[in-house]
Amino acid sequence: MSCDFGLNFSNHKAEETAYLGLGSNEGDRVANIREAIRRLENGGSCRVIDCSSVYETKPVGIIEQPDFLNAVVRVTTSLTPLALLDYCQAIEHSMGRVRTMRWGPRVIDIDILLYGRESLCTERLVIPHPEMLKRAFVLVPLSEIAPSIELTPGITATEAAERLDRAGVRYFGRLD
Ligand code: X6L
Ligand code: MG
Ligand code: MG
Repeated sequence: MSCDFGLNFSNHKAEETAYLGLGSNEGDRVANIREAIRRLENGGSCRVIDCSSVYETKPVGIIEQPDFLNAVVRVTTSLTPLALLDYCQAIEHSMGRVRTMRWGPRVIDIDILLYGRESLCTERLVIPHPEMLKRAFVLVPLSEIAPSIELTPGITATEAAERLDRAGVRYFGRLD
């Protein structure tokens, strides 16, 4: 017997905590990070609970592009992982991101790093973010707001960050 009071839309579920990685290396990078956070909040689908410092980071993947600003936010959301991805991509699009070169410069990038304790592997979305453990530009800000979170069995964000070469990541500042 199921009870349905019309509250469980297919793209909504019980509230979860998710971590999102933000990156920008085009235009006014600080304004872009700020605006992405504002849009995450104002869309009504997410609450931004905490925000890391902003780090200026050397580009990886394609190294011949401007330095990035990166940050990580903790959000709570009732969106499913795929609905959250749609929401993040809609914000990227609304801020003028054009998908030209893979791994190339972008106004704003919003990646889902973690979604509760869930793992998910679909064509569009893999959670936890598969490359996260290798990327200091993700783990340094993540470990600031979630130092003890377990990324792989027995390994916290702080420990994972300390294992990486962090030379390309330097503190830039705080938002607000
Ligand atoms: C070999 C081949 C080694 C590819 C690394 C790493 C590709 C990271 C893509 C890779 C490889 C990426 C950011 C960035 C990008 C960012 C900084 C990506 C996607 N996004 N560099 N590069 N910050 N610092 O947000 O992460 S492109
Ligand atoms: Mg990314
Ligand atoms: Mg992305």
